[in-house]
Amino acid sequence: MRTQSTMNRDWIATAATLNSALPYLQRYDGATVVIKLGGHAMGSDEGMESFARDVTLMQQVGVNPVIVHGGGPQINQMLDRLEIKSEFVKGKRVTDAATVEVVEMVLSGRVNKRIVQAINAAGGKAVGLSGKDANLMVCNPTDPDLGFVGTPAEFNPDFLRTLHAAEIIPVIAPIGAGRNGETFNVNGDTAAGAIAASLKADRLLLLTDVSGVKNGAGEVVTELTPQQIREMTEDGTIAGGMIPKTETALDAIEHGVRAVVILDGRAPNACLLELYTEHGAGSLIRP
Ligand code: X2W
Repeated sequence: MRTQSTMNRDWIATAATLNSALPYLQRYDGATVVIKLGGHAMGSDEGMESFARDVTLMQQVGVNPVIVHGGGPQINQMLDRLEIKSEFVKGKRVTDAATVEVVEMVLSGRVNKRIVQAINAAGGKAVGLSGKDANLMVCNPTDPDLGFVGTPAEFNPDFLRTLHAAEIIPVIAPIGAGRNGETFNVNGDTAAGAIAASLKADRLLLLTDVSGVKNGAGEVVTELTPQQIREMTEDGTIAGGMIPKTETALDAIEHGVRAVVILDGRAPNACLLELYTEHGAGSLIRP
């Protein structure tokens, strides 16, 4: 027989947590939140399961989530197996015809379906897509030297809104359709920023494997303006792999995304911490 003494402190804390989340649940009711899940942030099965539950919960409480994923490390593994050499120039993979075939197979296949399956197992309704589906992301070539790397140019946000109206969570691989039948490889951050801009999203969450934008003393800065980002880039405080992320953030904000958060996707319940607590997570960038 269960008695009231089994209601220990944990349950009381859980109820208090839900109670304190009310203003945030109200704030994000009906909001469009684009979440970029990087290849480095999708490690363990437990992490994926937890991410999927967070996304399903967000949808349950009125958010319209859109997932855009990466998969750089997963592409590298497959290229290694096939003994295809690959190099990056300024953060973008030089992509010849053989490489783009592998990129599409890995991103639209294994990586995309793993996320879709995890969300569906958590009770959500996820559908896997790439930029080719419903012309979600039509691209122009970025630079002839990079081969089949694309720059997103045209979008179909109405199709994503139709999915949201049906309570379906889109999970999008960063593959673009070319105007002449080509397949384009798009950097995952670039794809997420461009899709968020096409939706004029309320939030773009860039889930990665660092805890945020750091200042000169190595501390994560919790709030930044685009101007501060520009200054920190100029004086070299923001460098290396963070540059493509902050550039994506600035571009997204310039094109109508209300705020961008750069956060560690491996931290437990990172998305919920960011949206539904006073604490937040990572670095919030907004005008
Ligand atoms: C990326 C696409 C995947 C990606 C690539 O080929 O690796 C380009 O570089 P992460 O996990 O987000 O880094 N595309 C053009 O961006 O994955």
